[in-house]
Amino acid sequence: MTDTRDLRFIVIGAGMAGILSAIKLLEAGRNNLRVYEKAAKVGGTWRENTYPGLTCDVAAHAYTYSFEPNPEWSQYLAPGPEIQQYFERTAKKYGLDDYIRYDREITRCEFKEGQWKLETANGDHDYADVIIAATGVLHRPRFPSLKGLDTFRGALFHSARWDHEVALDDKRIGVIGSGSTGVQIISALSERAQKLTHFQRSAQWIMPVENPAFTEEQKAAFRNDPELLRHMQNEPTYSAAVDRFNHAIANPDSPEMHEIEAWVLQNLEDSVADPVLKEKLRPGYRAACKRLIYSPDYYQAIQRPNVFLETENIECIEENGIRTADGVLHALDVIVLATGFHAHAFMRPMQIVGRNNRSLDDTWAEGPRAYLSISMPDFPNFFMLNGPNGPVGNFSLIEIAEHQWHYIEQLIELIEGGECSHINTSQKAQDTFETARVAAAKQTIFGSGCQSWYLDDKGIPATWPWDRARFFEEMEEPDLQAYDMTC
Ligand code: NA7
Repeated sequence: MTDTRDLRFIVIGAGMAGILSAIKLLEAGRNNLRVYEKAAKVGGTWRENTYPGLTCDVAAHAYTYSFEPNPEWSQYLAPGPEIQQYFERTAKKYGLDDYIRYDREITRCEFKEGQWKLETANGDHDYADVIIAATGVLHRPRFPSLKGLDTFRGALFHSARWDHEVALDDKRIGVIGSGSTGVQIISALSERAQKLTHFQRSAQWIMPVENPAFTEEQKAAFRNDPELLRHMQNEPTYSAAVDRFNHAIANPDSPEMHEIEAWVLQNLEDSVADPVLKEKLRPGYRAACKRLIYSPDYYQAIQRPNVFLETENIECIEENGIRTADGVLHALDVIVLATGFHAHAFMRPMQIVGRNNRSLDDTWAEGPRAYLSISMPDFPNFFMLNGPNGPVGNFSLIEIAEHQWHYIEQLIELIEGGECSHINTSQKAQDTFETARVAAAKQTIFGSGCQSWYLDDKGIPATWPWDRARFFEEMEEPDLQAYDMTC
């Protein structure tokens, strides 16, 4: 590293991407570093979500930092608590505790006199030459606007704010929402609840998946054979499936997408016996339009005698339960809101003010956007990981973040090496990119006619619209023509 300037780095957020950034900065000797974390622990979405049945739907060995393989994953798809422990362990191993300020929510970042000035909710002040915003995507719970939400006399909470004091065994439980979260909760509670009702507004396509435990022999082999462990991280069958899936997202009429459609259809046909229930579970849109759900056991769970699928609209919540539009009151002890997240908040509600007093709120008045989801005009030396319109789908966001880091690091080197003191994408580059992105996004499967958290408020998929190979190519090396540099 040609270190000519000692830069101060601030990383915002100590979730998956913040931990990654801090490790990489320290590894390169950039220890003028502070990580601000709004909570008391690392882990991001894996800290926030503790609901029963929480499981990552990406293969455990793929949802792992490339530099920190984990021979101990217990299952093909890792349970949430294990992932949380992995992040805590990794942060500890790389000595991040010395750099993280916990319980410090950044409320304001303002670019003034060539530096970023930061404020926390506690009134602390700090400054940075470079900000890495690793603030995550799925962490601000979305509460439904249902009438009577605050009148319920039993226990009611969002899936990402699970109240572990509430008894579940032999209770009457209602779960609203049938995204990945709702589906996993139904599977987990189906054997515990006296009566479990799944309130489904839209049906979901479900991909079957097996989730075998790794045996002690397998784990010992992973421990003793680093090559084997590395092979697991890039396991060829899994990688090929991810590539096929990505090709299908970008090309809804491809044979790969027809293959996915055939699988999920077959799963429904084979798994659900009752024709009435089968029709209720049949989505009226194409597979993978909403984020595809991988579940080994939802269809079995929903067919248990104590489990009911309710497809009538919810009229309101009352003190004793949920009333549906047909007038029926579903008496309940517990209501779980598995109603998703404000996925387009990104760094907000932080106040971020860039060059020329330009606020992020104004910049994003038409929706969040950024060049390659990393940099924005007027926000010098401000880089995002898993920022707006990046790759999303059924694959590892850790791998995506590592490629983004590789790219960001090259921008940092320019500043450090004295090529410039400030760098951000140009307005022209961002506009050109955004125009092409939107045109392509409309053609993806996500834009094929369904409602999902992938869509922005105009109904356009807020995602990377091309395949992964193109993304990885872009992340290889920044095209400096797309950047404004000042000295
Ligand atoms: P999602 O995938 O956003 O799912 C939210 C679910 O909640 C979805 O089924 C919604 O129905 C339903 N919902 C939302 N508001 C209401 C109201 N008012 N009434 C009834 N139903 C409602 O969130 P998840 O937490 O499951 O998953 C988020 C991501 O986390 C997931 O994709 C993985 O990446 C991990 P809708 O389909 O809109 O009709």
